[in-house]
This record gives sequence, structure tokens and C-alpha cells, in this order.
Amino acid sequence: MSFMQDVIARVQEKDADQPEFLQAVQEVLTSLEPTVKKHPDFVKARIYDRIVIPDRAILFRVPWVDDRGEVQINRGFRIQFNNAIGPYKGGLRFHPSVNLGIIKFLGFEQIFKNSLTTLPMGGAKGGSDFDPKGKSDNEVMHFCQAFMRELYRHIGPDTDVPAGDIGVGAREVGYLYGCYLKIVNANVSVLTGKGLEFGGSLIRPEATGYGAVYFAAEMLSTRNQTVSGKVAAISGSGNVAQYTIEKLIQLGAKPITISDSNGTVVDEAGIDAEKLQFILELKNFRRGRISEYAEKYNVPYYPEKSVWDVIREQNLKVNLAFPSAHENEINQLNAEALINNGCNCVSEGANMPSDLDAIKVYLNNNVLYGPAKAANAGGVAVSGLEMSQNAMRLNWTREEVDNRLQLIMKSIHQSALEASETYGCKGNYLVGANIAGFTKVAKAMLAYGIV
Ligand code: NDP
Ligand code: 2IT
Repeated sequence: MSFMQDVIARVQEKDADQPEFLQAVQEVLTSLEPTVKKHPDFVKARIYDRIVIPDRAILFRVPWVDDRGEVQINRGFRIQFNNAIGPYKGGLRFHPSVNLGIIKFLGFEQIFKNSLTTLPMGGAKGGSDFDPKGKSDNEVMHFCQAFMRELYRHIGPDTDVPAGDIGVGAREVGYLYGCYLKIVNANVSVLTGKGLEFGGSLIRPEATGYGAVYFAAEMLSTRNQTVSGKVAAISGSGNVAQYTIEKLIQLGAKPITISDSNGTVVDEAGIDAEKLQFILELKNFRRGRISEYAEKYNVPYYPEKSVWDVIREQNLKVNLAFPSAHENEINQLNAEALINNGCNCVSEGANMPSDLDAIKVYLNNNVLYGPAKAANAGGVAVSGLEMSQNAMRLNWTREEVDNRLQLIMKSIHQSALEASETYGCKGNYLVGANIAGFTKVAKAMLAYGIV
């Protein structure tokens, strides 16, 4: 067994019950293999074995009372994975599927993503198995307050700065932040994704989706291609999907799919700015189902099917793919079908949306593959810019933040490309992003000695 396979085997033995975490560890460590020869100092200090264990995992109970007066209990998590290069930073996910392994996979990925942004941020993630779907605003508020009543003691502007993720948007961040202020009696920047009235940054809601499109544009430019005129498939219809669609429209592409956990809509005429407004209103305010789009615009709806199943089964022609819903949405079969239907560029808005076999298919077929930790880093990057603005007690304009976001996405693309070349697999953004993100954190850990 190689050195790295040994490290992976040790994690597999200890964390056997955490499949998503094991998948992320396997994906990252396998691609770090070329660093072993170049950095005997990393091996000697056992950086690889150390980086796969979180600094700490905080697990807590979240009791709250629903609208009927019944006591409800959820599980709360915050995994502070690594703070070698900055305060712990990463989102909170509220979804019934949340468990320790999922939060560990997300926190682990966040270490390398945050490092790639060029900003000083460590890696963390948190959340709960609470399901905001079908809950009243009042119930969501009570849950958020109960969650924060424990979380507040573990976070702080220089310690750990949470934000949103699946199920945690502007409404939840407002309730969480309001509760934090009440408890600590200090108006400090302890969450990002805040409302504009209380310290939020312009462009933060748009940042992940815009960034994923900027990253795709960078990849395409290496082949003298542009986003303009391309047909794009997008999954999900939440924050990331919405602003991916907006930027694609602005750049002259034709987005044709959206989905939610109930099914997929295909609109071959293209989702335009007016239809996008309908989606924003439907998903962010009425909190309805995406099937309503199909009814309103009289287009096909495929219940219980993912976007990627529909592309495979209907032979839908697409050039670009932006998986923007959840982990492991694309398997080998769906990846093969994407390529057979004309797709040569995958930019991951979601975290780990392609499984390990799907990634192999992309890499073997010369697809421009932007892995999540590079392609969706725009969200946390603008979170970092929100922290900077808060620290200066200043606000930048939309243009200023968007310019910085574009520069950061360019820089991530460049450092991933350069690392892929230095380590002998030019154009493999997965290896490049992992190595570039890892090396900075590993060097910091090395400098600190054995702590
Ligand atoms: P939202 O909660 O705003 O939207 C999530 C979307 O994905 C919804 O359409 C939801 O459908 C769908 N979805 C979620 N889980 C499932 C599931 N198990 N099966 C089918 N559909 C599902 O979340 P975001 O848009 O913020 O996040 C989407 C992805 O992007 C996640 O992987 C997240 O980790 C990642 N990400 C988010 C960032 C951010 O800044 N928000 C930054 C970087 C990455 P439904 O409404 O039916 O639940
Ligand atoms: O996965 C992610 O990068 C996020 N959910 C955003 C995290 C953040 O701190 O803005």
C-alpha cells in the first residue's frame, strides 16, 4: 500500500460509520499523493494524519416548543476542523439528513476551499437535523434561538464565524444573529450572510452562484470558449441555483433546468429574467414547490427525477452543468450521459455533488471539471469580504465586491491550474485545487510545531 493509502485506511477504520466524510477524505488525500515526495517535512510531522481529525466536534441538543405547544428535540453540530490560517469559517445546514459524517465532510472540504480564496479563514461547518420545510416563521425562530443558546459560547469574530448553507438563508441568519446579540450584548461580526441593514455585504446572496459561473468562464477560456450561447443545466432552485441562473442569463447563456427535492423542470425555451423572478418569489418567500413553475409556464415536469436522470433518460442536449443542490447527485451513469449529450464543462455549485466514479468519467473524457472547493468558493470568499467590511466598519459598493469576487475566482482558477502543472497533471483542477489549498494550511501547521 502507498503511504497515502495507509493514511486513508486508518481513517476508514476509525470513521467507518461516516461514508460522506470517508469519500471526501479519499478524494482529497488521493490527489495529494504527489505532495508526499516533494514534502518529506509534511510526512515527518504527520500532517496528513493530523489534518483529517477535527480540532474539535461540538454536539448538542436543541430543545424547542412548536406551535402546538409540543416539545421538539433536534441535534446540533459544529465541527471546528482547522484554524491554522484563520478563524473557523463555514456554513450551517438545517436538513433532516444532517449527521456527524455529513458535517465532517463539509467541514473538511471547507479547510481547502477557504485556503484557496486567498483570505485568512480556517475550516468549519455546523447545522442540525431540523427541517425548516413546513414550519411556520415562529417555529423557525424558536428553533434558531434554541440552537444559538448553545452555539453562542463556541463562536466569535476571531474564533468561529458561521453562515448559511442548505436550509439556512437570510431569515435563519437574522434569527440566529438577533439571538446572539441578545445573549452577548455586543454587536460583533459573528455571522456572515447578514441582512444589509445589520452588517451584511452586497453580493453575498449572489456570490456562490456568480462565482460558479465565473469559474466556468475561466475554465472555458483555456479552450478559447465562452459561456455565451451555451445551453446550461442547473440542479436545485435554492440560493446557489438562483444566482447561477442569473449570471448565466447576464452572460448570454441559456439555462434550461431547475429542480427541488420533489422533481425536475425542463424549460427548453430558456429561463429568462422574468421567469427567474418567479422562481425567487416562489422559493424564497412563498416557499413553494418547483412544480408550480412547470404549471405556470406550461413546460415538462418530471416528478421524483433529478436533473441528471432527466438528461440521461430524455437525451437532453446541454453544454454546461452546474450541479447546485446536494452531495452525490451525479453518479457514473449520469456523468456518462452528460458527456454523450454534449457537456464539456461541469462547475460544481453544490458541495461534492459528483461521486468518485462520476469524477473519473469527467477526467477520462477531458471535461473541464471545476471541483466544488474551487468552483463554489465565491460564497465563502464574499463572506470573508463581509468580515473585512465589518472589521473596518465600512461598506463596499456592489461593483467593488463583485470586482473582488471576480479577482478571487480568477486567482483560484490560476492557482489550481498552476499546481496541476507543477505536480504533473496539467488541467486537472481537482488535483490542482486540492494541492494548492492543502499546501498553505500544511505549511502553517508545520510552522506551529506539534500542537
Ligand atoms: P438552499 O437550501 O437554498 O437550496 C437547496 C436546493 O437543493 C433546494 O432546491 C433543495 O430542494 C435542493 N435539495 C437539497 N437537498 C436535497 C436533496 N437531498 N435531494 C434533492 N434536492 C435537494 O441551499 P443552497 O443553495 O445554499 O445550497 C445548495 C448547495 O450549495 C449545497 O450543497 C451547499 O452546501 C452548497 N453551497 C452553498 C453555499 C452558499 O453560500 N449558500 C456556498 C457553497 C456551497 P428543496 O427545496 O425541495 O429542499
Ligand atoms: O459551503 C460553503 O462554502 C458555504 N455554505 C458558505 C460558507 C460561508 O461561511 O459563507
